[in-house]
Amino acid sequence: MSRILTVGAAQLGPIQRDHSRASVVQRLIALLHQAHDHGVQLVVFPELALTTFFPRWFVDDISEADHWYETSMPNADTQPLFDEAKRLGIGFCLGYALIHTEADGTTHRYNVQTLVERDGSIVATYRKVHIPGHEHNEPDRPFQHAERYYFEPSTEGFGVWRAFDGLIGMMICNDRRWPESYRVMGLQGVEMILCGYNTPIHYVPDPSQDILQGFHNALVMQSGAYQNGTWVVGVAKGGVEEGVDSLGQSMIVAPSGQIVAEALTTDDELIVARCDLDWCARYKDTLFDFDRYRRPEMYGRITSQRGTVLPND
Ligand code: CDV
Repeated sequence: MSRILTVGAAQLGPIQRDHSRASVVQRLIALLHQAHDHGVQLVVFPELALTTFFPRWFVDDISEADHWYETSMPNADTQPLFDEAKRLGIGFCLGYALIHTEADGTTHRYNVQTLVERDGSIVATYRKVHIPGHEHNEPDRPFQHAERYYFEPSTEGFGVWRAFDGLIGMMICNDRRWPESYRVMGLQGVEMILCGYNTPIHYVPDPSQDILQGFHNALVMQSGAYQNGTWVVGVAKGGVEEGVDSLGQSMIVAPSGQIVAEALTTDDELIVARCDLDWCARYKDTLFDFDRYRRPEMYGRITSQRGTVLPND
C-alpha cells in the first residue's frame, strides 16, 4: 500500500520593495495553475512570500514597518489565492509576516506559515521558533538582518497536524539548521515538513560561509529528513532582491535523505515530486525506531541547557 502526496515546491524569484501584494498574489496563482497541470495536491510557498524581505532595513520606530505585516489571513489581497486554490482543490502553505493586537492592547509581530487544506480550511498557523540575525541597527553591515527586532519567537513550538492524509509539520528558514526542529516533529511522527526560506548568499558575520550556502542548505535538510524518516520540502525566495543575492536551490528531500527534485533557477519555478508517505516507515521502523533505540535519559542537556558548558579542568 502507498499513500502518495504530490507536492509542489513553488520557489519565488525576488519581490522588490515596490511590488504590490496584488501582483505577488498573481505570481502565486500562476504557480498554482502550473501545479494543477502536474496533479499537485499541496503547494508550498516561501517564507515572507507576500513582500520583500523587509528585515534587511532598520527603522527606528517599528510601527513604520507595520505595512509589511498582514493583520488577518485570508485578507483582501490574498483572498484570490484562497479562492483559486479551493476551486482547483489544491492545498497550500504560505509564509508571511503577521501582526496581532491582543485584547489588552499589546501588539505582537511574528514570522509565520499558514497551512490550508484542499477544501480551503485553515489547518494551522506556525510561528517561527529560531529567530536569527540581530535586534539593533548595525549600520556598518551592507544590509541588515534584523529579524530579532521585527519578530517575536514562537512560544508554542513545533506542531504536527493530521492533514493531506498524513502527518504534516512546519518550520521556517533558520529553523532548518537546528536538529531539534526536526526531532521534536519526528517525535510526533511527522511524515512531511514544509519549510520556506530567505537565505542571502552573503553571510555578514562570517563571509567564508558564503560559498557553502548551497552545501549547508542541502546538508541540513537531507540529514534532518534521514534522521527522522520524513519528507522535507524546502522552498526559497531566491535571486537578487533589492540588491541582495539570495539562495534558490529549493528541494524536495525523501526520508532516505535523497534529493528527489531541485530547482534549476533562482526565479519563480515549480518543482514537483510524488511523495509516498508510507516510505517514512522504512526509516522510522528500522534504524530510527525511536522507541527502541533512543536514550532520552542521556540527552538531558538538550533541554536543560542553552549555551555550551565546558568541562571542568
Ligand atoms: N530568513 C532566515 O531565517 N535566514 C537565515 C539567516 C541566518 C540567513 C537562514 O538561516 O537562512
